[in-house]
Amino acid sequence: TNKKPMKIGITCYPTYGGSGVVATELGIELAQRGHQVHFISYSQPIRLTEPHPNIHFHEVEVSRYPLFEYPPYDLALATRMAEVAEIYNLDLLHVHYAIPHSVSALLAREMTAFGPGRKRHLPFVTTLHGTDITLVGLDPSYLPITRFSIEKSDGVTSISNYLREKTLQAFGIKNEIRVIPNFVNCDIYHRDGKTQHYRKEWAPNGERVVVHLSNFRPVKRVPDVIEIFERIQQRVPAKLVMIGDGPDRSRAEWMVVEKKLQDRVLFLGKQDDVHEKLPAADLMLMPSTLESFGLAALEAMACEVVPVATKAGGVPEVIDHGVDGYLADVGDIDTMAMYSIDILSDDEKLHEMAKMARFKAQSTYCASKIIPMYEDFYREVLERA
Ligand code: GMT
Repeated sequence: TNKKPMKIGITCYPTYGGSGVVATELGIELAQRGHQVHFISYSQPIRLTEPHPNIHFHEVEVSRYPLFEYPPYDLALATRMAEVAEIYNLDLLHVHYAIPHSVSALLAREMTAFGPGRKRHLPFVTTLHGTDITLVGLDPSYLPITRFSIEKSDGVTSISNYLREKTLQAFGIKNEIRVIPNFVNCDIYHRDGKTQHYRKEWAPNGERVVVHLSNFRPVKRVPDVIEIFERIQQRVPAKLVMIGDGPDRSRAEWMVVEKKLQDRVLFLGKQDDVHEKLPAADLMLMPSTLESFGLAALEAMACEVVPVATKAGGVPEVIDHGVDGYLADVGDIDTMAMYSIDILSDDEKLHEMAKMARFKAQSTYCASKIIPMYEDFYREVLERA
């Protein structure tokens, strides 16, 4: 097969959230493998911190005329996509999250195909991440256009088998959906002595460290995290480190005050260097109502942090119950507390499971295994187009 480097345009939500993280890390990995990567979005993706000669960022400016009650971002994005594709001679676009990115890509493809003097076809790949299908896509006002843009995509991938099934079921889509799971760079996400000063800072008396990492949306069930932790610290000396921010943060902070746990719980807010902080924890709580994948748990596992999560959506594809983490029903805080107490009070078992978690991340979800799947998929799409 033809292995020449490709020129790829990537669009994602640049803010905090799994889909943006995956898109950014994918771009970085592709750039390191010699491809030219062009991010096209309204701001620089948050995990894009280091400059790289193969990575370019194109900001989408949305004009705000008084007439526009709703500034048309989708159109500005489509225009920028088409421009960047033409100027930099892109081979394809890869959009993360169907709404509205897939629709903009569809417009950009049409524009570049039919513009004056242009015949070149600009295929696009859509990657489904979860809430674009399970929540937003099912909103009656968005469903038809989401389905349309998925069907018109030149290639569709989803980040778990669960999400693939869900999409086929909910949308009745006929196209092939290729499962390319999320990944973690195991060289960056790993436990070494260097980041253990965080542990000393958070747990100066040798307490166990429990971590939660999310965007604090209702789907993450942040109050459950506090409830579970309350039970844990009654049995095991422990600290809880809350990373991230979002709508339910203040509710969680109030719960901590009511339960008089202020000395045991730290709210760090949004953090850039998650890979340096995760390894300083022993256990991660992820009691979400739904996760199509649960990237935070995978990042924790790579850092030898044992996840205690809900058996929701795609999570059982990532965590093997009793082997490299624990799974319980949504809302079953007593069971999640029990598993946590069990593992935190048994040094040997904790160590063994932490190693298994790392092993799973490395053997199944390491970037070096997953990125070639995207490269192969792009080439297939290009050959078909
Ligand atoms: O879960 C969120 O609120 C963020 C959301 C997103 O689209 O950014 O996350 C989804 O995509 C992640 C990356 O592929 C997955 O790891 C999450 O499980 C998925 N969230 C849901 O399905 C609720």
